[in-house]
Amino acid sequence: MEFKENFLWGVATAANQCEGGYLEGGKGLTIQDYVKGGGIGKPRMFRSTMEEGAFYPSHDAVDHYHHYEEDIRLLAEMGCKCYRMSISWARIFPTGCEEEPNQEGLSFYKNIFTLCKFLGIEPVVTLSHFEMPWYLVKEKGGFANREVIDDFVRYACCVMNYFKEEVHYWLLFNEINFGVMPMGAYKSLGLIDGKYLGGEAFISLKSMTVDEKVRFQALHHQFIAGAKTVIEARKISSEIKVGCMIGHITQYPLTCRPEDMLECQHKDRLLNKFAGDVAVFGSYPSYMNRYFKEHQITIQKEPEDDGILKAGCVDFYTFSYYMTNCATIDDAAEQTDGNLLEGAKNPYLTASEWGWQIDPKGLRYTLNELWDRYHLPMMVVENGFGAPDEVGADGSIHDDYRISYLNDHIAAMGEAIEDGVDLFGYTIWSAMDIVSAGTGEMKKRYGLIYVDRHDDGSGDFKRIPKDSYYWYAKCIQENGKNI
Ligand code: P53
Repeated sequence: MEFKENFLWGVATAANQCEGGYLEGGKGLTIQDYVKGGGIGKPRMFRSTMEEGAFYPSHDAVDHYHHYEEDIRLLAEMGCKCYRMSISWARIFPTGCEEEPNQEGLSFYKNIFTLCKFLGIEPVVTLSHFEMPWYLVKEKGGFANREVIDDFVRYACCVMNYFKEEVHYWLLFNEINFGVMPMGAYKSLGLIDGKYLGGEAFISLKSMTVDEKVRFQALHHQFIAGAKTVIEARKISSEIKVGCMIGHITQYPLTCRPEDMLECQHKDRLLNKFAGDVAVFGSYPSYMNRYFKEHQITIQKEPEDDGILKAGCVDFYTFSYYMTNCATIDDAAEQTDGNLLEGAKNPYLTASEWGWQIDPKGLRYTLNELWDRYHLPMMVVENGFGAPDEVGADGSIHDDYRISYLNDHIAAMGEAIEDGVDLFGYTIWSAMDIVSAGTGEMKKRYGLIYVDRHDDGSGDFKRIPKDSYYWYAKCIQENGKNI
């Protein structure tokens, strides 16, 4: 395997899943602070008023807010070249509408970036990872409201400016493409169906649907916000590079039946390619016109929008890769039991306990597909294995299943590089165990570092490196040569 000499090996997290300290340092509430934990077959529940005494996973998360120094030192000891993390928008602008930023929030991240720099770790920072200030959701209707573009750009400019010495890699919206699905609407677009804003009953996030027209309009505003951010970034520093971030759920046709091929192409375009095409090419792809027409969707655009999109194309392409799914028109086909994203089961693959199909070769396939389409430098910014780890009697954690998953995916990246793909970095999900985004569980552990924290709120937040931590340290040291 030949990885570039300066390949960015690293790990990833997201603020709402690890920080906790949800009311500390002047932070405002975010949409995630209103969402309860769930599990397999138990959807996460939302209500627009918080229930006294109830458990909300984001409130303490794994207390990275107070453990960041220990956490980042552990990453440095592992040899990490980069650390992908996100800034919580509401730590900087508590309601999203302030004119001036919250200095305590800026100081918190300044400490993190200064420490990273001191330890030789390059920060890769997501501006919005599945959260926005609650005020913007409740009072403005999230990204459905065009005003929120300016709120976001003000926030993005503030942090890109303030951290311009320390941070050169910025990612816009985490898995922006999930906004095309009902399940993605609340997270990054901040869309809550109005009738649930009264605060009376809990509603399952799975059953909360937001009208498709509203979703696509909000997504348009998000595209504009992203493009404006790129335009501003170039004025702030010539050293800044901005990337898009796509949750790539690669689709295979279940059979070679032509109808399945077309279904697969359609799903892939709508779910995986649409948002990336806009970010990379700076215009809407023509295949969306028919979809919009058939679904009676008319995007309200301002006259300047086309120009903004064209001028604000991203510098690099990043994506998360966990699994592949099959597409078919056959309604009777057996489905995967992944509780968020439906897809037909692939008879050649095994799956995690949560129904996510394990497909390392699919990563080589995906990287090649994306390279052929975009010809942009790429980074895999999430890839990892969620499993319920056990701490042994001697205090060690033998997660050979995770090592095997990671090993095979790194090998697949090596193959893709041999195929000619320009891949410059890889960040494993996740650095330490953190709250699962989909289920809100701690039990679905992804970390290379164990955290003593459990779904009933027990645990003392102690950090213990797992076997995979030592394995990855060796992989980084050898620059992936012995995979
Ligand atoms: P969890 C679904 C499918 C693929 C990626 O996910 C996804 C999701 C959302 O659940 O999200 C990304 O924790 C996301 C992270 C998340 C990670 O994948 O549901 O960017 O925030 O934690 C893993 O198992």
